[in-house]
Amino acid sequence: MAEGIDLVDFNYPQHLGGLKPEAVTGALKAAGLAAGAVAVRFPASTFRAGAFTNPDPSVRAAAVDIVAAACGWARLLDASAGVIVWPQFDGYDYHMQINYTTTWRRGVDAIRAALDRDECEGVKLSYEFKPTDPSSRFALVPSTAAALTLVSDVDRPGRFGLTLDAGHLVAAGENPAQSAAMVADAGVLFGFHLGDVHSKLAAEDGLAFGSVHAAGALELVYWLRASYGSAGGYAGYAYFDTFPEAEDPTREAAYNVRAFKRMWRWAARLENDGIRDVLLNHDAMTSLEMQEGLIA
Ligand SMILES: [Mn+2]
Repeated sequence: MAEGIDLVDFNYPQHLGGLKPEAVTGALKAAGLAAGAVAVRFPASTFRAGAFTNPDPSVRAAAVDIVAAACGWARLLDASAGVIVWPQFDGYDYHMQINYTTTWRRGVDAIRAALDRDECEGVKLSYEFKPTDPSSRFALVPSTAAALTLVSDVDRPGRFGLTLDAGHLVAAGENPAQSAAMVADAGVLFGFHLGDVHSKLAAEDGLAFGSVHAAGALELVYWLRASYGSAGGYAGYAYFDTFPEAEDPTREAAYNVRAFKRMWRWAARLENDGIRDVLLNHDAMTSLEMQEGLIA
């Protein structure tokens, strides 16, 4: 068991389909863990041409059924962050392939249908956009701004929000700290997937937190900390969406925890040292000098 890990997220249906709830709750208890979220992964066998936005209404209904079943598991496991949907197949690959506005409305309607299901009553649902993926070169929701528009269009305050992923934000050409600040300020930051990335094609995911972009990671933690406890702001659990493909996963998880705690301490120090006023003045050199000895 990695030091400092208290919560675990499950993919649905991949990790949970066919299991008995008591088997999962028993395994969690034995490991001293609780459930964070249930993350929907639409199976390619059914949803390769789209889930919420599939042209076939029966497939869209099946996508809603999957989310409803994930909500059922989130309730059974008492998953504090509810259900997170990464809409892997809701996008397109070619020019002149889809009608953007019709497809958008289909997506909004399907998300509302999921939220209206009995299984999802009282369960928070968040949308984790990813701008590009081999399975949809263009996502229907390719940016934080578009994701905020989606939340506004779905219009279910407190029920539907966003989970941001640091790797996806870098892939979108965004600064994760800025995206986090804006979504928290809108009151819809339901979760954040921490990790790091190299900014090159096909390498957009899953490295250890703070391992590539240390300054960006510190700024991200600063803004998560600033929104901590505010309505709809950062809820205070750090989830690491990283992929220790060749590394010892226990050591990698413990490293992530230490990196996050270190950044949190540094963010607190910057706050105490008056970084808030420096930001108001857009004073780059003073900010850099305050960070000397921390990340640089
Ligand atoms: Mn993620």
